[in-house]
Amino acid sequence: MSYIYPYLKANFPGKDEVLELTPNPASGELIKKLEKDVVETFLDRFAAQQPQCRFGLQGTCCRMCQWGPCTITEKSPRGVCGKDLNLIVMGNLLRALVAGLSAHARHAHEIYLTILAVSNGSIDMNLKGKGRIFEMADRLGISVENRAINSIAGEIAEILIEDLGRMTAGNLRILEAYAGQEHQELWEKLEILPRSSAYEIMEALHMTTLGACSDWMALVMQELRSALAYCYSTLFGTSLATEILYGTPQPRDSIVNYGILKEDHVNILLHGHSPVMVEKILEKIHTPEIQTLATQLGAKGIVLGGMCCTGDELLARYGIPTVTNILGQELALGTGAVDSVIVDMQCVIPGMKIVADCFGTEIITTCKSNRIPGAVHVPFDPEDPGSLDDDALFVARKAVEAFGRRERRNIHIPEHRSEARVGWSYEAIMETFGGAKYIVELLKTGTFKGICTIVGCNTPKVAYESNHVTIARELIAAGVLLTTTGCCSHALLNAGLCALKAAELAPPDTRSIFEELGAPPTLAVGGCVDNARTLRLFMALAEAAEVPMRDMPFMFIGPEPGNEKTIGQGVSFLVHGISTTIGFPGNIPQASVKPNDVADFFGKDGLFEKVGAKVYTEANPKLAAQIVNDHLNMKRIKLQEQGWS
Ligand code: MSK
Repeated sequence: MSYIYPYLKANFPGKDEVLELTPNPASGELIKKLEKDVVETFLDRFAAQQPQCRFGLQGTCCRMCQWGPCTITEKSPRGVCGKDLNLIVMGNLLRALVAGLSAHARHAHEIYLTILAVSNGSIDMNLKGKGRIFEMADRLGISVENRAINSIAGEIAEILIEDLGRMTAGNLRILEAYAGQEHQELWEKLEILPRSSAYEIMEALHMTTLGACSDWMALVMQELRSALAYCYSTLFGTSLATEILYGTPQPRDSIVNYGILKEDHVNILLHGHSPVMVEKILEKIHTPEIQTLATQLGAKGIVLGGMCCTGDELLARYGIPTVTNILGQELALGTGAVDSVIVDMQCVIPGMKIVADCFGTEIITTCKSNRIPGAVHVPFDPEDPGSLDDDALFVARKAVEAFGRRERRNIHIPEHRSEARVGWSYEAIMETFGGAKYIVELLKTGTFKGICTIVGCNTPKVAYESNHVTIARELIAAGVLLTTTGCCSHALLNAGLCALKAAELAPPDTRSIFEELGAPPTLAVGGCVDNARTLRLFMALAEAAEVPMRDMPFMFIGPEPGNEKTIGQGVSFLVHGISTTIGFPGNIPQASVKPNDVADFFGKDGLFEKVGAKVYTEANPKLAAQIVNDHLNMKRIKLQEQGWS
């Protein structure tokens, strides 16, 4: 059964359709199990919400003052204050982007403060990313002569913190250090160079309050400006700074999917986005004290499994197996085999605790802004990290002790497991693929038809993970190299598309390159913030090809947009000239609604004229893959006309 939304040109799937289309058989098994156990999941709540609000779905409802809510209809084309459709839609999009920016900024803040704490000695740890420290120091113009490594790292962190919060005139130092000259000049001309994350969030919220800005195009420009703050202050900054703390991932093999859980082991899931506290907890879990505790309780060992972006980070860095993504978190607990979930920040849905309570799973929260009633709360504060060791040991103990209380009558662990070669940092890709010049050669010869990044969340508006996996399979079959992060990466990992064996799906010449180099066709590069790694790859390839990025056969694909954070990901690539295909219309009226300047601006020539990229929207995954292939072919034909062969 589908829920039909003709005005969106899309149908939303009911539970039976999800069961039919979801590509991971383990998900299907668990959806059925939870239904049999009469445990509510996102699918039941999604059904209960049908039909969803037409105005909310199209972004045509304004709730920014107490005069409303106002909705746009033929009868009432303006809100009470006089706002028209363009102002309302664009204001909603801008607020969503900066809400996502604030989430990434909070994550960034924790990472940067942790480096400061290591630098000033209040956290005792060795910084593992020495190469990254020297690279960043060089790009940021920091002197390294006769200085201790911790002191250099501290100065880098101070600059990153300043970039997060600068309130007086000045540009983002991290942007100046990592963005290409061509782009910096363009953004200066467009007057979209950001001041800092906090400043752009303030400005965006200010511009969208009652009576502040009546020019929707000014809101568009603030969207682009905020996306640059998002991209550099919180993606590049966080990804690079996390490498300062814990090192740069290298390729390694792992096993993923629900089948990594073991009934006779303590099963602990690690969930969220910021790896700081969890790194310490991992240290403790590996101590003899905690391992002995597990055996004393009758467990044969401890299994660790990752979820969402914390899972992605730990998979990339250590090969710790991942289980699932945001919409799988309830399903994972539905196995009845999970003793505890340690969560840090973001994408931890309230529904998870409902399932946890049904199966006796302990939830432990470690971020003071992510509270869950009934959970054990042990917050990490990088400005007061004195108890970090004790707290981490306490959490490790609690997580293991839950094994002793687990309700064991109703366990079902789907057997499905998939191989994966992971750890694709920017450096690892360059090394494995023989450097930028060689990758450009592979693009020129057509061995790779293009490179796309396929990323982002899940949404219940799409049959769970089916868009991710269908689009990825189609593109691999067309000879496209993929990178992936976030919840999409879990879908592709579990579908086996990050395994070396997946090269078999590629055309013969592309397949033999993957086999020769020991790389899968889908490179899992990390969590959401590590989209910076793909962007860095795109920059390096465009530079090696001596072709503007906007002309390269690249694309950003977000097949199942969900979180507000996902908007900034797409716009980050757009401002760099990388067009975007999204798998579901995100709170913006279809272009067929007239007049609809915002949809036309992003989907036709307006944005393209400014930055060389546009947004395509297609809910059907096969058609979306066709759009991507056509886009890449069009870029290739143009390059060939200019002498590429
Ligand atoms: S976890 S932001 S649902 S990718 Fe990063 Fe997944 Fe999206 Fe959260």
